[in-house]
Amino acid sequence: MRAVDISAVKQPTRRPAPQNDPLRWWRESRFGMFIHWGLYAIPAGVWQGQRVPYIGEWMMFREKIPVATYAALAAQFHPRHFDAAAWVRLAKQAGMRYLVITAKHHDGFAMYRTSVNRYNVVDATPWHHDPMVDLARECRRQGVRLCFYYSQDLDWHHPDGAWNDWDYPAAAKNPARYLREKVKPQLRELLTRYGPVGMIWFDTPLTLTKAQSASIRRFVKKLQPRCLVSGRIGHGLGDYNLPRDNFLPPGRLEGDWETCATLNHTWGFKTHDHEWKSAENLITTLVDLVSKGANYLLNIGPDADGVVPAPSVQRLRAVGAWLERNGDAIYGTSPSPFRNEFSWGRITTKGRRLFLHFFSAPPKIFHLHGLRTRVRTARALGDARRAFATRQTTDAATGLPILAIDFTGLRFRAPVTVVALDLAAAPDVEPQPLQQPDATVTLITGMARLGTDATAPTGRIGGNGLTENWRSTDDWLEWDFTLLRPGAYEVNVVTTHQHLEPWSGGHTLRLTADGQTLRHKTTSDAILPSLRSAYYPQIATSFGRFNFANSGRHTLRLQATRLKLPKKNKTLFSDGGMQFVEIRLTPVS
Ligand code: H79
Repeated sequence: MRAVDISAVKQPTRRPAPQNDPLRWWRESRFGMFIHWGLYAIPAGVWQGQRVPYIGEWMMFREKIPVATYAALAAQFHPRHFDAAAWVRLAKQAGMRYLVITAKHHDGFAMYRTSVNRYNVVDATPWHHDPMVDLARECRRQGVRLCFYYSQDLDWHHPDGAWNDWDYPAAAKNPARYLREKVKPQLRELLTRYGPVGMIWFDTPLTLTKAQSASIRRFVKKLQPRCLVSGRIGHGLGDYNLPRDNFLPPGRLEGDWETCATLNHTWGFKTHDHEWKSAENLITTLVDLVSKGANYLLNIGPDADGVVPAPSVQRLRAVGAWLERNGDAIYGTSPSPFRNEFSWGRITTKGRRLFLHFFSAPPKIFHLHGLRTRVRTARALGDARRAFATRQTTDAATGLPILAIDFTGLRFRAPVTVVALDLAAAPDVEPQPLQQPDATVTLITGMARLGTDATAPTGRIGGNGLTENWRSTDDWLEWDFTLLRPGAYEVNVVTTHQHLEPWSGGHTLRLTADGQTLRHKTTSDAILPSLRSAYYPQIATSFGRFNFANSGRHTLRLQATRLKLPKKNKTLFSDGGMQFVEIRLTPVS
C-alpha cells in the first residue's frame, strides 16, 4: 500500500476570480452542509451489542463484517421520515449555500438509483426510492448547490475496490477493473441524471495512482466541465485543497481550502455520540476558517428513519441566526490580510472593507498593529447609526502603524460581534510578525523563512500551515519580527500530532535570537486552550526566556539538534516528522 499524507496536497495559488471561474460560487459560499447517510445509520454505532468508539460509517471495515452480512442491512432500510425539502430547508436556515451528500461511501452502497449493480437504495431496500431525485429538486427549488460525495478509492463491496481483504484477498484485486466497471459508470449516472452538480467530493486517496486520479478528474470534467473536484481526488489534482478532517490551521493559508468537520465526533449517525459542539463553537470555527481562507463543510448524520438529530438542528439554526445578522462579513469575503490569528478574534475582508470579528467584548480603546491603510469609518455591523472614533499613529521607535478605536457604547453580542472598517484603499499590512497589543508575539510556520545547512531542505512549510516531512537537523525556520517593548520574554514552542498518530515529543530544538540560545526537548508542558486543540492538541513546551534589549526588528531561528523519529519512516497518514506549529513569546510581567 502506498503511503500518502492526505494533508500534503499541492498548492494552486489564489487566482483572481473572473466572472466565469468555476470556483467562484464555492469561494463565495464559505459554508456548506455535509450529509453522511447510508446503511451504517442502521447499526448506528452498535455492533453485536457493543457501542463502538470510532466513526460510525467505518463499522464494516473496523469489524471486518463480511459483504453478505453487511448487505443484509439493506432489507431494513425504510426511512419513513425522509424529507428532502426539510433537509435543504435546514441547510438554508443554517446559512449553508451548498450541500454534499454521500452518493456512495466506502461501504460501496449506492444511495441513488444505479444500473451498475443492484447494491443500491432503489433495488436493495424495501423503500425502493432514490432520495437524490428529491434532493436535486429541492436544491434547485431552494437555491442550494447540490454536490455528491463519492468514495473513488476505498470500496469494501466491489471485489476490486480497496481495503476489503477479509472477503477478497488483496493480491487478486484489479483496481483498473473497479474503476472501469463501477467508479466511472456510477459517476456518469451522477453527472447526467440530476442536473448540474456543483462538485464531486472525492475522499481518502490511498491506493490510486496519479494516472488513475487524473483519468477520474478528466472523466468528471468531460461530463460537466464546471463541476468541481475536491482535493482528495489525490496527487494534488483537485480544484482546491483539503486538510485532514476537523483540522483548523494556525494561520491564514494560501490558495483555496475547505475543512470538513463533524457536529459531534462521527460522520454517520451513532446512537451514543451526544458530544455536540456548541453553537458558539460552530460560529467561532466558521469565522476562524473563513478568516484563514477556508470554507467550512459541516456534517449532519441523519438516522435510518431520515431524521436529523434534534441537537444538530438546534445548533445549525443558531449558526443561521448569527449569519442572518453577520453574513455580510462571511459570504463573498476574502481572508484576513494578516497571516496570524489574534487573541481578540479574527479578520475578513471585502474590497476596501475590513471586518473585525470580536470573540469577546473589546476594551474601550482597542488597538490594532500593522494596518497601513487609512481608516475612514468604524461601525458595528447592523448598526450603522453609531460611528466609532478612530486614530492612526506611528510608533516612534519602530515605525509601526497603530490604529486605536474608541469603542465607547459598543454593545457586544456573544459569541461574535463584528465591526466593519471602511478604508481609503484595499488593506495593506505589515507582512512580518508583530508584537500585539496584548504584548505577545506569535511566530507561525507559515510566516517563516525555510533554510538549511545542507544543499537543499528535506522539510517543507506545508500548505496546511504546519511543517511537513521535518526529519533533518540541517533544516531551520527563521522569522524577522517587530517588538515594541524590550524586556524578558517567556518562550513556548508549540507542536502537534500527525494525523491519527500519537503526539511525538522528545525532539531537541535549539532557538537562537540576539546572540542567545535556548535548547530544550519538546515535552508536553501544557495544551493550548485553542479551538485547534479539540482534534489535534496544540502542545506547548516551555523553553525558557529570551531578553530583548531593544524594540524594533529581531530575528529568531529554530533548528532541531536531535529528532526522535519513529523507526518506520512513514505510516499511512503521517510522514513521521515533527509537526511544528508556532513559537509564542510572552513578556515576563
Ligand atoms: O467520510 C468521512 C470519513 O468516513 C472519511 N472522511 C470523512 C469525510 C475518513 N475518515 N477517516 N478516514 C477517512 C481515514 C481513516 C482511516 C482509519 Fe484507520 C481507519 C482510521 C481508523 C480506521 C487506518 C486503519 C488507520 C488506522 C486503522
